[in-house]
Amino acid sequence: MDRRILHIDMDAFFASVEQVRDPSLVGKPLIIGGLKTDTRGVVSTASYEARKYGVHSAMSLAEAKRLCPHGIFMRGNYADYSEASRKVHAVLDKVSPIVQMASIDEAYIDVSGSQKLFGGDDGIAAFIKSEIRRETGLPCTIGIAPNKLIAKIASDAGKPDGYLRIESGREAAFLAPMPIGKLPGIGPKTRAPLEALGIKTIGDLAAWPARELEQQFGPGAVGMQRAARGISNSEVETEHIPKTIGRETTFVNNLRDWQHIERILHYLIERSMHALRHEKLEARRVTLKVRYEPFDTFTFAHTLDEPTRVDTDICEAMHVLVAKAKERRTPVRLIGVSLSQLSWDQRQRALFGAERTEKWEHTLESMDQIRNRHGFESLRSARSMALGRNVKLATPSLSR
Ligand code: TTP
Ligand code: MG
Repeated sequence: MDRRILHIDMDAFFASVEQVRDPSLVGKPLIIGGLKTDTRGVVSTASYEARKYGVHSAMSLAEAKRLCPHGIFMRGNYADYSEASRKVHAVLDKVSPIVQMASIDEAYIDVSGSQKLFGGDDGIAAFIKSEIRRETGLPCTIGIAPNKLIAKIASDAGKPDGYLRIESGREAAFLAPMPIGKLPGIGPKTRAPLEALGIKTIGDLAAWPARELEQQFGPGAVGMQRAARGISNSEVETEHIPKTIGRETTFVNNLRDWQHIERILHYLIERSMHALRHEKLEARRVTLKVRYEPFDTFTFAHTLDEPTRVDTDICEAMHVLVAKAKERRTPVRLIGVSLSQLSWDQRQRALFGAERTEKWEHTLESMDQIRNRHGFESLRSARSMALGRNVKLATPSLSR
């Protein structure tokens, strides 16, 4: 069976979502990332109309305003984009069990086994495009090819609202006329010395004597040339989102001191959130589990307005839950924290949070890095530090 890999990428994703919500924005130069009056910040994306003026993602808002002064500027509604992304994902799940969401608006699907059911590549692409239109009103572009590399380049070449199919054996010919910068992994730093050698197109790179490339670029040149020839073996990696992430612990002696219990809860939250971020997830619901004497287990839960990856958001919610849990004046045997309604942590999250959240996210990222290197105990919050260093809780489930 021939391997067929599909790559899909939504067109001007954030801008298109806004245009579905407010059709008067259709056909207008729309820039998402900040208001005209915002002094700082960058462009998340721009509608294709705004791109004509040279506006693009990651450009400063100031520059975008200069290039496109009559553009419509919006801060964006992250929750809506997440929601649209989930709907797209749900459509893709109907086509094949092997789906890899690569970012908020793009995915790879192994459609090798779906050919008969949908009537080949063309049938699959038509189904996905029309289902996504029906479910979300959004346009997308699809590439289908023998591997992920070619599928991605094909969807890029087919934009916007397009579909491009590359047959097996046509990979190298498809790539050959493109400038080398189109090859993933070839950034400006690699491009300049390649161009200095006279290598301008991907075809040039594919045909260049391998030894010469290796002399210049070291062993990495082999992979680069394989890519230029359209060879790529990486698999579509299906990602599994767990239902919950949590930590719980049973006390050696039953506790009444809620101040102490809260410190332990704080510690359990820190551990759970570290694990959450490690899995590149965010959580929307937090549940406090309490087992009172003799063996009565209760749960208290709260759903946030938006998913989060920040400890303090969960701690605030937990504070309210603890107030409820305290009402029962019985000693406590066990407590636990569990995070649910998990979703993929989208990479541009920081662009949308309030400043406080943004700062916290940067801090947490650095904290996680230190912990990954030196162990979890190397960094703890003041609150849970009141428990002392090297907290030893009785339950092994903690180290899960
Ligand atoms: P992209 O798929 O790179 O861009 P796009 O969907 O807006 O446009 P197209 O695919 O048609 O070229 O990114 C998807 C979304 O991710 C985008 O709509 C906004 C967000 N994003 C940022 O917030 N910052 C960025 O720097 C980039 C590249 C994307
Ligand atoms: Mg896109």
